[in-house]
Amino acid sequence: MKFMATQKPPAAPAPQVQSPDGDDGGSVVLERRTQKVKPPQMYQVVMLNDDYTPMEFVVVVIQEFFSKDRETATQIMLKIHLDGKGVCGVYSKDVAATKVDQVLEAAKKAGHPLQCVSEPVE
Ligand code: TYC
Repeated sequence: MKFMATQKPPAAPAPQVQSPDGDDGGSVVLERRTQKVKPPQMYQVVMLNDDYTPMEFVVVVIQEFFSKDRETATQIMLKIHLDGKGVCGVYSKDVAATKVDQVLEAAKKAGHPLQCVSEPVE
């Protein structure tokens, strides 16, 4: 046997907007709240200098994985070469970790000791 609904379900009560101070809605109260959402922690991918990885390889890696043009990549590589390390880019945590993996994988495949790490900004 089949059953059919003969009555409509009871209507949901009309939403009531009531302010805590009993205001009848004729005025608008804006409360100042401390901000709850912070921007996500960002991570910089830092490449380290070594004595063996060819400059050209580093430039190509920076171009390829950090989307830099050749001139910018060359400047970053030279900074790393002179200072011992340099920032190649700043990303969310997951993206930064992926960039590190990509660089280490490419370096390993090419037989170079190039190292890079990600670290929280500030
Ligand atoms: N110091 C290396 C050389 O003289 C070049 C180099 C630059 C290596 C940057 C690593 O992250 C690096 N061949």
